[in-house]
Amino acid sequence: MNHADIDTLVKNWIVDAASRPANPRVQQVVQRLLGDLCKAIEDLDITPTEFWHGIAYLSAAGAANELGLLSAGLGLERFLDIRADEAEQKAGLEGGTPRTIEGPLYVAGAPESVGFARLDDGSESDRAETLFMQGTVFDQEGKPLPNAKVEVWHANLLGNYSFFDRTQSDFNLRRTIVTDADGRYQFRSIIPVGYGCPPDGTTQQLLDLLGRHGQRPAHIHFFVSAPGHRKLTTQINIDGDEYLWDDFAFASREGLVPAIARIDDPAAIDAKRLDKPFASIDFDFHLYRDTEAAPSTIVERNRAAA
Ligand code: MBD
Ligand code: FE
Repeated sequence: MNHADIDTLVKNWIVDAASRPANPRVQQVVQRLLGDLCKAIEDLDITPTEFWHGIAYLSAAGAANELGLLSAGLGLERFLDIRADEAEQKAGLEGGTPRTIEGPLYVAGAPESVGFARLDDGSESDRAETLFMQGTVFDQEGKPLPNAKVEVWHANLLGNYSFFDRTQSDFNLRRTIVTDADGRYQFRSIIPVGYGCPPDGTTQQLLDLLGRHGQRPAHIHFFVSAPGHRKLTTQINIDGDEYLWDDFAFASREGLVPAIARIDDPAAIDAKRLDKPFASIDFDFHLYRDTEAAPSTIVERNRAAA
Protein backbone atom coordinates (compact mmCIF):
# COMPACT_ATOMS: atom_id res chain seq x y z
CA MET A 1 0.00 0.00 0.00
CA ASN A 2 1.33 3.48 -0.73
CA HIS A 3 1.36 6.33 1.78
CA ALA A 4 -1.46 8.24 0.08
CA ASP A 5 -3.72 5.18 0.38
CA ILE A 6 -2.81 4.92 4.06
CA ASP A 7 -3.64 8.61 4.59
CA THR A 8 -7.05 8.04 3.00
CA LEU A 9 -7.75 5.01 5.20
CA VAL A 10 -6.69 6.79 8.39
CA LYS A 11 -8.72 9.90 7.53
CA ASN A 12 -11.67 7.57 7.02
CA TRP A 13 -11.24 5.97 10.48
CA ILE A 14 -10.46 9.12 12.44
CA VAL A 15 -12.14 12.05 10.65
CA ASP A 16 -14.93 10.74 8.41
CA ALA A 17 -16.14 8.24 11.03
CA ALA A 18 -16.84 11.00 13.55
CA SER A 19 -20.61 11.50 13.91
CA ARG A 20 -20.39 13.79 16.92
CA PRO A 21 -18.19 16.84 17.61
CA ALA A 22 -14.60 15.70 18.14
CA ASN A 23 -11.85 17.32 20.16
CA PRO A 24 -9.97 18.81 17.20
CA ARG A 25 -6.54 18.65 18.79
CA VAL A 26 -6.93 15.01 19.81
CA GLN A 27 -8.27 14.19 16.36
CA GLN A 28 -5.35 15.95 14.67
CA VAL A 29 -2.71 14.24 16.82
CA VAL A 30 -4.27 10.75 16.62
CA GLN A 31 -4.68 11.01 12.85
CA ARG A 32 -1.03 11.90 12.46
CA LEU A 33 0.37 9.31 14.87
CA LEU A 34 -1.86 6.55 13.51
CA GLY A 35 -0.89 7.40 9.95
CA ASP A 36 2.80 7.38 10.82
CA LEU A 37 2.42 4.04 12.59
CA CYS A 38 0.59 2.46 9.66
CA LYS A 39 3.29 3.71 7.30
CA ALA A 40 5.95 2.15 9.52
CA ILE A 41 4.03 -1.16 9.55
CA GLU A 42 3.88 -1.06 5.76
CA ASP A 43 7.43 0.12 5.07
CA LEU A 44 9.08 -2.20 7.59
CA ASP A 45 6.68 -5.07 6.89
CA ILE A 46 5.93 -5.38 10.60
CA THR A 47 4.30 -8.79 11.13
CA PRO A 48 1.14 -9.29 13.19
CA THR A 49 3.22 -11.16 15.76
CA GLU A 50 5.61 -8.21 16.01
CA PHE A 51 2.67 -5.80 16.27
CA TRP A 52 1.04 -7.68 19.15
CA HIS A 53 4.41 -8.06 20.80
CA GLY A 54 4.69 -4.26 20.76
CA ILE A 55 1.22 -3.88 22.26
CA ALA A 56 2.11 -6.37 24.99
CA TYR A 57 5.33 -4.45 25.65
CA LEU A 58 3.53 -1.11 26.07
CA SER A 59 0.90 -2.78 28.30
CA ALA A 60 3.62 -4.20 30.52
CA ALA A 61 5.52 -0.87 30.62
CA GLY A 62 2.33 0.94 31.60
CA ALA A 63 1.39 -1.65 34.23
CA ALA A 64 4.88 -1.26 35.73
CA ASN A 65 4.56 2.54 35.65
CA GLU A 66 7.70 2.69 33.49
CA LEU A 67 6.44 4.81 30.61
CA GLY A 68 8.02 7.93 32.13
CA LEU A 69 11.31 6.09 32.45
CA LEU A 70 10.98 4.82 28.87
CA SER A 71 10.34 8.38 27.64
CA ALA A 72 13.63 9.45 29.22
CA GLY A 73 15.56 6.46 27.87
CA LEU A 74 14.31 6.87 24.30
CA GLY A 75 15.38 10.53 24.26
CA LEU A 76 11.81 11.83 24.02
CA GLU A 77 12.06 13.87 27.22
CA ARG A 78 15.34 15.34 25.96
CA PHE A 79 13.63 16.14 22.66
CA LEU A 80 10.98 18.21 24.47
CA ASP A 81 13.84 20.16 26.10
CA ILE A 82 15.55 20.79 22.76
CA ARG A 83 12.27 22.23 21.47
CA ALA A 84 11.83 24.40 24.58
CA ASP A 85 15.40 25.68 24.15
CA GLU A 86 14.69 26.50 20.51
CA ALA A 87 11.53 28.41 21.41
CA GLU A 88 13.38 30.45 24.04
CA GLN A 89 16.22 31.20 21.65
CA LYS A 90 13.69 32.42 19.06
CA ALA A 91 12.13 34.65 21.74
CA GLY A 92 15.56 36.18 22.38
CA LEU A 93 16.02 34.63 25.82
CA GLU A 94 19.64 33.92 26.65
CA GLY A 95 21.92 33.75 29.64
CA GLY A 96 19.62 31.72 31.86
CA THR A 97 20.65 28.50 33.57
CA PRO A 98 20.30 25.62 31.07
CA ARG A 99 17.29 23.39 31.54
CA THR A 100 17.42 19.65 31.60
CA ILE A 101 14.82 16.94 32.04
CA GLU A 102 12.67 16.42 35.14
CA GLY A 103 12.66 12.64 34.97
CA PRO A 104 9.94 10.46 36.49
CA LEU A 105 10.89 10.60 40.18
CA TYR A 106 9.74 13.97 41.57
CA VAL A 107 7.39 13.86 44.56
CA ALA A 108 5.30 16.90 45.51
CA GLY A 109 4.84 17.97 49.12
CA ALA A 110 8.42 17.97 50.45
CA PRO A 111 9.09 19.91 53.69
CA GLU A 112 9.74 23.61 53.13
CA SER A 113 12.20 25.90 54.92
CA VAL A 114 13.78 29.31 54.40
CA GLY A 115 17.45 29.67 53.44
CA PHE A 116 18.71 26.26 54.53
CA ALA A 117 17.68 22.62 54.74
CA ARG A 118 19.33 19.34 55.51
CA LEU A 119 18.10 16.82 52.93
CA ASP A 120 19.44 13.52 54.24
CA ASP A 121 18.09 11.66 57.26
CA GLY A 122 21.59 10.65 58.42
CA SER A 123 21.07 6.95 57.72
CA GLU A 124 23.99 6.82 55.28
CA SER A 125 26.27 9.34 57.03
CA ASP A 126 28.87 6.74 57.94
CA ARG A 127 29.40 5.71 54.29
CA ALA A 128 28.53 8.94 52.45
CA GLU A 129 30.53 12.01 51.55
CA THR A 130 28.76 14.99 53.13
CA LEU A 131 27.82 17.70 50.63
CA PHE A 132 27.10 21.37 51.15
CA MET A 133 25.63 23.09 48.11
CA GLN A 134 24.83 26.78 48.02
CA GLY A 135 24.23 29.74 45.77
CA THR A 136 21.97 32.58 44.74
CA VAL A 137 18.88 32.69 42.56
CA PHE A 138 19.16 35.65 40.16
CA ASP A 139 16.71 37.37 37.85
CA GLN A 140 17.48 38.32 34.25
CA GLU A 141 19.12 41.60 35.30
CA GLY A 142 21.42 39.81 37.73
CA LYS A 143 19.47 40.92 40.78
CA PRO A 144 19.16 38.36 43.62
CA LEU A 145 15.65 36.94 44.03
CA PRO A 146 14.47 36.54 47.62
CA ASN A 147 11.48 34.21 48.15
CA ALA A 148 12.33 32.01 45.17
CA LYS A 149 11.48 28.34 45.59
CA VAL A 150 14.29 25.83 45.15
CA GLU A 151 12.84 22.32 45.05
CA VAL A 152 15.61 19.73 45.21
CA TRP A 153 15.62 15.94 45.03
CA HIS A 154 18.22 13.25 44.49
CA ALA A 155 19.12 9.59 44.97
CA ASN A 156 20.83 7.88 47.90
CA LEU A 157 24.02 5.79 47.92
CA LEU A 158 22.19 2.96 46.14
CA GLY A 159 20.93 5.27 43.38
CA ASN A 160 17.39 4.99 44.77
CA TYR A 161 14.83 7.76 45.40
CA SER A 162 12.67 7.97 48.53
CA PHE A 163 8.94 7.28 48.05
CA PHE A 164 9.67 4.97 45.10
CA ASP A 165 12.09 3.15 47.42
CA ARG A 166 9.84 2.41 50.40
CA THR A 167 12.82 1.48 52.60
CA GLN A 168 13.81 5.18 52.88
CA SER A 169 12.30 7.63 55.36
CA ASP A 170 9.57 10.00 54.16
CA PHE A 171 11.00 12.76 51.93
CA ASN A 172 14.56 11.62 52.46
CA LEU A 173 16.75 13.65 50.05
CA ARG A 174 13.82 15.88 49.05
CA ARG A 175 13.21 19.45 50.26
CA THR A 176 11.86 22.82 49.20
CA ILE A 177 14.11 25.74 50.16
CA VAL A 178 12.85 29.30 49.89
CA THR A 179 15.67 31.76 49.19
CA ASP A 180 16.49 34.24 51.96
CA ALA A 181 16.44 38.06 51.80
CA ASP A 182 19.66 37.95 49.73
CA GLY A 183 18.29 35.39 47.26
CA ARG A 184 20.48 32.67 48.77
CA TYR A 185 19.85 28.99 49.35
CA GLN A 186 21.98 26.34 50.96
CA PHE A 187 21.55 22.69 51.77
CA ARG A 188 23.43 19.94 53.49
CA SER A 189 23.10 16.47 52.01
CA ILE A 190 25.20 13.55 50.76
CA ILE A 191 26.87 13.08 47.38
CA PRO A 192 24.43 10.80 45.55
CA VAL A 193 25.18 7.79 43.38
CA GLY A 194 23.93 7.42 39.81
CA TYR A 195 20.62 5.74 39.01
CA GLY A 196 20.28 2.51 37.09
CA CYS A 197 17.06 1.31 35.46
CA PRO A 198 15.48 -1.65 37.27
CA PRO A 199 17.46 -4.55 35.71
CA ASP A 200 14.35 -6.74 35.31
CA GLY A 201 12.07 -3.88 34.20
CA THR A 202 10.48 -3.16 30.86
CA THR A 203 12.73 -0.19 30.07
CA GLN A 204 15.92 -2.17 30.58
CA GLN A 205 14.38 -5.01 28.55
CA LEU A 206 14.14 -2.73 25.50
CA LEU A 207 17.51 -1.06 26.18
CA ASP A 208 19.10 -4.53 26.15
CA LEU A 209 17.60 -5.20 22.71
CA LEU A 210 19.00 -1.85 21.56
CA GLY A 211 22.47 -2.66 22.90
CA ARG A 212 22.29 0.15 25.47
CA HIS A 213 22.93 0.50 29.19
CA GLY A 214 20.37 2.08 31.51
CA GLN A 215 22.68 4.13 33.74
CA ARG A 216 22.53 7.77 34.73
CA PRO A 217 25.52 9.64 36.15
CA ALA A 218 25.12 10.96 39.71
CA HIS A 219 22.96 14.08 39.64
CA ILE A 220 20.74 16.41 41.70
CA HIS A 221 17.37 17.63 40.41
CA PHE A 222 15.91 21.14 40.78
CA PHE A 223 12.74 23.06 40.13
CA VAL A 224 13.48 26.77 40.62
CA SER A 225 10.54 29.15 40.55
CA ALA A 226 9.62 32.67 41.61
CA PRO A 227 6.57 34.86 41.03
CA GLY A 228 6.88 36.72 37.73
CA HIS A 229 9.56 34.35 36.44
CA ARG A 230 9.75 31.32 34.19
CA LYS A 231 10.00 28.07 36.10
CA LEU A 232 13.34 26.33 35.60
CA THR A 233 13.60 22.52 35.56
CA THR A 234 17.21 21.40 35.72
CA GLN A 235 19.84 19.15 37.29
CA ILE A 236 23.48 19.39 38.20
CA ASN A 237 25.86 16.49 37.66
CA ILE A 238 28.50 15.29 40.07
CA ASP A 239 31.79 15.77 38.25
CA GLY A 240 34.00 12.72 37.77
CA ASP A 241 31.19 10.15 37.35
CA GLU A 242 32.06 7.48 34.75
CA TYR A 243 28.68 8.06 33.06
CA LEU A 244 28.93 11.89 33.10
CA TRP A 245 28.73 12.14 29.29
CA ASP A 246 27.09 8.75 28.76
CA ASP A 247 23.68 9.29 30.40
CA PHE A 248 20.97 6.85 29.25
CA ALA A 249 18.52 9.79 29.47
CA PHE A 250 20.76 12.21 27.48
CA ALA A 251 20.38 14.93 30.14
CA SER A 252 24.01 16.01 30.75
CA ARG A 253 24.73 19.52 29.56
CA GLU A 254 27.58 22.02 29.53
CA GLY A 255 26.96 24.52 32.30
CA LEU A 256 25.44 21.93 34.64
CA VAL A 257 28.64 20.31 35.90
CA PRO A 258 29.86 22.56 38.71
CA ALA A 259 33.26 22.16 40.32
CA ILE A 260 33.28 20.23 43.59
CA ALA A 261 35.60 21.56 46.28
CA ARG A 262 36.93 18.98 48.74
CA ILE A 263 37.26 20.72 52.10
CA ASP A 264 39.70 19.12 54.52
CA ASP A 265 40.79 22.13 56.56
CA PRO A 266 40.17 21.18 60.23
CA ALA A 267 38.79 24.63 61.11
CA ALA A 268 36.29 24.48 58.22
CA ILE A 269 35.27 20.93 59.18
CA ASP A 270 34.80 22.10 62.77
CA ALA A 271 32.74 25.09 61.67
CA LYS A 272 30.28 22.67 60.00
CA ARG A 273 30.32 20.48 63.14
CA LEU A 274 31.54 17.53 61.09
CA ASP A 275 34.22 14.99 61.92
CA LYS A 276 35.54 14.32 58.39
CA PRO A 277 36.27 16.25 55.17
CA PHE A 278 33.26 17.28 53.10
CA ALA A 279 32.38 18.36 49.58
CA SER A 280 31.14 21.82 48.63
CA ILE A 281 29.42 22.98 45.45
CA ASP A 282 28.65 26.61 44.60
CA PHE A 283 25.92 26.96 42.00
CA ASP A 284 23.75 29.95 41.09
CA PHE A 285 20.46 29.80 39.21
CA HIS A 286 19.50 32.45 36.63
CA LEU A 287 15.79 32.72 35.82
CA TYR A 288 14.06 34.46 32.93
CA ARG A 289 11.29 36.94 33.52
CA ASP A 290 7.80 35.75 32.58
CA THR A 291 7.10 36.35 28.89
CA GLU A 292 4.37 35.64 26.37
CA ALA A 293 7.03 35.28 23.67
CA ALA A 294 7.87 31.67 24.57
CA PRO A 295 5.66 28.74 25.65
CA SER A 296 5.10 28.29 29.37
CA THR A 297 7.69 26.18 31.20
CA ILE A 298 5.06 24.91 33.61
CA VAL A 299 4.57 21.30 32.56
CA GLU A 300 1.60 19.25 33.67
CA ARG A 301 2.26 15.55 34.08
CA ASN A 302 1.27 12.82 36.50
CA ARG A 303 3.47 13.24 39.54
CA ALA A 304 3.56 11.48 42.85
CA ALA A 305 2.54 13.45 45.92
CA ALA A 306 3.04 12.49 49.54
C1 MBD B 1 16.26 9.28 37.28
O1 MBD B 1 16.79 9.58 38.49
C2 MBD B 1 16.18 10.27 36.40
O2 MBD B 1 16.58 11.48 36.79
C3 MBD B 1 15.68 10.03 35.13
C4 MBD B 1 15.62 11.09 34.14
C5 MBD B 1 15.27 8.78 34.78
C6 MBD B 1 15.35 7.78 35.69
C7 MBD B 1 15.85 8.03 36.94
FE1 FE C 1 17.15 11.50 38.81
